[in-house]
Amino acid sequence: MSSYPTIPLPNYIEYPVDEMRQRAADFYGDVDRRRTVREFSDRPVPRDIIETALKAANTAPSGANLQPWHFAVVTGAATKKKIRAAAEVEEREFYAHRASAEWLAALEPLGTDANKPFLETAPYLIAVFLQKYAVLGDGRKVKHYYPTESTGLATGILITALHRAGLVCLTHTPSPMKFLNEILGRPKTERPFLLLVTGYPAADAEVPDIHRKSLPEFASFIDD
Ligand code: IYR
Repeated sequence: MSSYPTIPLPNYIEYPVDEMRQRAADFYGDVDRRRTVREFSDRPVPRDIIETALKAANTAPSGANLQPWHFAVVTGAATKKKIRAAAEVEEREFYAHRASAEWLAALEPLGTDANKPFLETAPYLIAVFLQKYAVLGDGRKVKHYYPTESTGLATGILITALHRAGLVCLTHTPSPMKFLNEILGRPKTERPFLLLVTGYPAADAEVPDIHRKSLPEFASFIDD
């Protein structure tokens, strides 16, 4: 069993505490402006910005550093159309039959329905896939560890990177999403994790007036 050679921690920066505090506050202020958007403009976004955000996502920590994710980036009208049609089939089932009354009640304030025009309007659909194991060239399988947690972390960084660049996102999870493997030619060994819709917001985009929990509602400190 070989191990990686080690190197000194590269590029670590320690800030004076006041600067640390300011940086933490600036970051919070920036991410606190992020809102999930469901109405997109069709304005194009340069591909290199998406590529850089994907590289940021790929810095996420992952189980045994096996980076168990794949991002399939869709820009073509024909593929978007297929994804929209397949997603709306599942969504119609979901809203008419599959969702419990409790789930529909929870969604009611968001005003969502089975119609998903943004899947054709937005310039980019990023299908995130989770790999439970890697398949080597000779067909051998290498098990991945914590693939769900790892892919969630990478997706969180992706959303944050796109927000920081000035784009908006929708985390969309038509369920089931197996159609994404077929349409995007991804192997059966990959599980579709979510579909991230991204671009500029529509000029008249509106969002529900939701609120975030306060710190004591979502965090606790144990000091002894
Ligand atoms: N996938 C459906 C339903 C839906 C589910 C959740 I959880 C949401 O936060 C929002 C919607 C849809 O996209 O309409």
